[in-house]
Amino acid sequence: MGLIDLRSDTVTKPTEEMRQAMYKAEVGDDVYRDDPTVNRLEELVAREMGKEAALFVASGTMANQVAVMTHTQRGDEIILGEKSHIYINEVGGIAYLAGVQTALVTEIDGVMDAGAVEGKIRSENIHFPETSLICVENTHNKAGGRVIPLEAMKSIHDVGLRHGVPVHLDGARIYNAAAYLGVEAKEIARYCDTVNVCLSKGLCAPVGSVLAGSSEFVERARKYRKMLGGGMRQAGIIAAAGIIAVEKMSKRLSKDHENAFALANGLNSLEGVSVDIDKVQTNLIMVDFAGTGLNGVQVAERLKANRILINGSSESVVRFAVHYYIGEDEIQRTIQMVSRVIKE
Ligand code: TLP
Repeated sequence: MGLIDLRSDTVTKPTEEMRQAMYKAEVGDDVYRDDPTVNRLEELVAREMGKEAALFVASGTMANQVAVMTHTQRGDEIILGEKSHIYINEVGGIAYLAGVQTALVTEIDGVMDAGAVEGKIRSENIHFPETSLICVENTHNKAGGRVIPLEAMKSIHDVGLRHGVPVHLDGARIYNAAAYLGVEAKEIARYCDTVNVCLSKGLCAPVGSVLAGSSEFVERARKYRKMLGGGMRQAGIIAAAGIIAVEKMSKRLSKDHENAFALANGLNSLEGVSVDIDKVQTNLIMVDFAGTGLNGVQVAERLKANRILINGSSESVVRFAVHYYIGEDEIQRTIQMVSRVIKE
């Protein structure tokens, strides 16, 4: 029996087609902008997002950090969700690297209320920092892959426009949001100034993210990328997989969403296990084991002994991430195995 890895969609390995493309990729020194494959990927993502330009970076974290560094000055304040990846999961980089402080907004199902965002914008006062950025996350990871509705994206963007504050979108999973909404990704990205698109989550590329925005922004961002040691050389080797991620893998994500829904339903039918089915929209599901008397670590240990991996914590809620390598068989095996281990 093969391993079933539901810890994250980041565990996806490159497809055979990606490996072939990587092998054959035309390359050059990207610091000199000589890598035709990187250039092609950047142009592709810029077009997909409806932006003027884009920059290939090593990771989603690097894309977000470079974005915050480029949008802000040290001592500024940025507005973001209290459960956002940038705030919780990026090692305090915005404080350490960009030197900014945070104004946090509570999200409900991943969505920040535009009025609450507006309320955090600082007025002109000698005592106050400048508000120089608003960050939005779509889909929202900690909210369990929830999609931010277009109207909510627009309302927040309108706040930014009214006050001259740019909006950065952590669109690590923007293609999942687009698949759920049935729109092109640029219909989401139109409500932000800059966007981080991850290639190495559900899209299966081995490495990389792309940060898209205006040409002027990307020029400045390029320098921050270099400062962080992210000026890569023959990066076309990895960008080649990224092109397939965007052109091909982004088109099949609805299948992952269907599978996630089936998994959610199956787990929810088990005694003591509950999933709020109405909240399942994309590939991430939040499963609550409270009724079994087990916490996440205990469930994870028992499943691991049966070759199924999840990331459990001391809490009773565990995230299950569905992706390209989790098909219907893996879903059924997972439901059966969870059913068995919670009774052990
Ligand atoms: N998320 C990872 C972990 O870091 C938690 C995961 O397993 O989901 N934005 C969002 C919304 C993300 O979910 C992630 C990765 C990132 C940014 C950072 O991307 P990487 O891991 O490429 O730096």
